[in-house]
Amino acid sequence: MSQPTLKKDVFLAALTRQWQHLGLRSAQQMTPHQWWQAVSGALAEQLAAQPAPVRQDSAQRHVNYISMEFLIGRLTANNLINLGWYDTVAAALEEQGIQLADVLEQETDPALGNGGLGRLAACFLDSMATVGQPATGYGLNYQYGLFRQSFSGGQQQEAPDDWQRESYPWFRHNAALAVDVGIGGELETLTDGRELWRPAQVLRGEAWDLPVVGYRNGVSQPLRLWQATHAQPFDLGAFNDGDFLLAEQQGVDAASLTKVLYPNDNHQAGKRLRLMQQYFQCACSVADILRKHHQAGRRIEELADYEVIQLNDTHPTIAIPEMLRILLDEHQLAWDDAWRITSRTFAYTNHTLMPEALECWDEELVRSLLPRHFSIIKQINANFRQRVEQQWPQNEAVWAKLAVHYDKQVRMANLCVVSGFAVNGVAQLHSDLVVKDLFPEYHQLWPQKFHNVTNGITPRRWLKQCNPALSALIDSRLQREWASDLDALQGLEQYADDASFRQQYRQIKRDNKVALANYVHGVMGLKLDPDAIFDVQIKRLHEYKRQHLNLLHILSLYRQLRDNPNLEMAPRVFLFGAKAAPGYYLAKNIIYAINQAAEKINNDPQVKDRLKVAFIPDYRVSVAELMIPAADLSEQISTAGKEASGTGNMKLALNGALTIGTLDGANVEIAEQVGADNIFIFGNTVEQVKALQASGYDPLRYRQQDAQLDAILSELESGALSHGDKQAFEMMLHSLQAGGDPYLVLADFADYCQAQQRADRLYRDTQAWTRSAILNTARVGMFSSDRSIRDYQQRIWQTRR
Ligand code: T68
Repeated sequence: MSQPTLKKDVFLAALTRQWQHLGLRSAQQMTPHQWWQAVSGALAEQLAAQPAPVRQDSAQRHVNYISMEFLIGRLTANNLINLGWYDTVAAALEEQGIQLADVLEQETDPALGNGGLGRLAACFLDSMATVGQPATGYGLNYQYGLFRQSFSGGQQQEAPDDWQRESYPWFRHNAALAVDVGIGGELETLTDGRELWRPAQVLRGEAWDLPVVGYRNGVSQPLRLWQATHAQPFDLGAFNDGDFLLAEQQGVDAASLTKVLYPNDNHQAGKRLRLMQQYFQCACSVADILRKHHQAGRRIEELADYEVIQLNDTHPTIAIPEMLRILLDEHQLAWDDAWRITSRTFAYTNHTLMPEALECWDEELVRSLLPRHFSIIKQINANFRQRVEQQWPQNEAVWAKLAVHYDKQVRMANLCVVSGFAVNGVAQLHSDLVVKDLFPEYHQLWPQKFHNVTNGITPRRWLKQCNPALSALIDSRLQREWASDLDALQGLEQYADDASFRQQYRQIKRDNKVALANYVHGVMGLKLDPDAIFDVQIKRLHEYKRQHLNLLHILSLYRQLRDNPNLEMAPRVFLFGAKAAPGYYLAKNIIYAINQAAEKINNDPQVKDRLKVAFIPDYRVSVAELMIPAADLSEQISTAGKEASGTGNMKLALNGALTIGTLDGANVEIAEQVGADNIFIFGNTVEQVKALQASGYDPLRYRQQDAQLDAILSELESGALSHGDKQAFEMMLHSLQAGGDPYLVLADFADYCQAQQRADRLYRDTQAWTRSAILNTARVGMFSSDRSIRDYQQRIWQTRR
């Protein structure tokens, strides 16, 4: 398959149609935002007009990747790069006096995800299209994506993200694919024992497709996002009765289903509307998968030979009983046949071990919304109980752990493991813990089900697009297509000791830092020194990710500088980007503490600009694209065993930031790849964390034994950083001390500070630092999501026919 073509005059003609459609008389009448709309609309049209690549009937199964989140980020630039059309379009616009880069800045990020899990789904779609894995992404078309964040007096404020206000040109609505979905209602048991479900309400799912474009290979496959509307424009019966206001009201309720993305990461809220979203998405997606299967003239018994359904965490688990329901009730299959087909089709990816994130649904909620599914789940549970009884006779303790339905709860992870053919974790350490700590008995039952697939990131967005200068430098030395073969970066190792290459590499990093500094100045009015260490922590705000450990270290430097104005250290800029879930008060308190410390430090003349702290508001994919190429130091400091993988760690290392991190998630594999000299590892290991907690960890001991730490905590308590308000950081300080410090912040503090000193020393040796940075870029090729996808293909999706 080859790169699709775009001729300049064809593009310009399509562009003309766009502004004519807007009712304008010339292109020059367009506002900057209309330019983006028009360019994207013209490109979407040209992409749709490309001939579909002829696909040999390969032995590959089609992958259906179901995820509640796809954090795709801006599409126009990405599609231009993958299509190979960037230069043609830039030249065409140049003739009109328009800079393509300015046009691309007009796009509002589609923020249809919270963080790593949603962004991973987006990287995987890009890689499946690129490596030629036939796939469809299935998700929801949220009217409001993740909230917009601002700060007021240092406190996080949330505002709705109406990202499609002026319509999104990359969407194609396919009315023929609409699906009707029943919900609620009653179960009636028929005389033959079968159960008949009479839903109370029917919702309509409309299919809104976004194109996912492979890298210069002519592939475009859909990300299909379901949007809820009422089943009919409105209830015709009620309309005729004159009660049309009520009828409209019902319509509004139905449409509210896909109104908003739940803003929690690594936490289950257990809300009814969330379960409705999950079921709605799964019912639409399963119906679509089966529709295509039947249309291709295939038999239902062959489903698993042609299709695999990959569940991105447990959020779409209800697809499993939905599949069984259709096979049993609509296809009238016997249980064993329906079970065989289903359990060969589904695979599950686990993204967390945190107990509060493992989904459990109240049985009453499940029964009231989905009575037939609840009945099917009970059947799965009863059958599985026999299997457990064989293995562990009369062992209630084991059953209490393994049951799918127990104690009036439905446990989604257990349902996935019991019903699917594969389970995988997202980094080697995490996958080992999935087996050892989360599912040891399941592993004993079915060792062959368990896999590791280490996460990855797409090098197209996370190097080629976000760091064009570094990409050009790499091109100049490798003369190989590294963007779809990231292991090729190994070829850069030989330049790590080349003075001129180092010089160019360093200059690019500095230019990227200047660009970020300009952005920060624009949005925050803060001036940053591009020669300072840019120390970056970007990820959701969560206690286990320990942004407050970073803060304690900042405050330690601040104290040292006040005590000794001649302290030898490289100037540092601490940059944060993070949203806290609106109901997560501790996380919001940590944001507040960092912002208050920032205000104090940034305005303290004693510091003489050697320290700056900037919490950049509204962190999102497009801001990540600016921050990552500008980072020197990458903060990956979660408590060991808590971060399943991390993917920001990979993006930062690829762009030449050195990691300061714990042996957690994929940090372990990054350390193996880059080598101990090119990373700053610190802190308690998983085993040490377990031992500390088992022996009755006492954070206060650490405070008593460390004068520096004690002084910092006292300063936070004193109100000196919060205009005299002694309660300002109460929640954070409580958690760190009387609250038991569940994430061992104090236990890791001293070692963290030492690692920071090592980083400082290395940075002051400019040549040695640059060498390490280059080696990071050269050695992290394995973290391409193309490799992850090939691992999924070989270990999980493997060809069946
Ligand atoms: C992240 N999980 C992991 N969850 O925390 C991270 N959760 O270590 C990993 O790298 C990444 O997944 C990809 O595997 C999340 O991002 C969520 O966002 C989430 C959303 C809803 C409910 C629960």
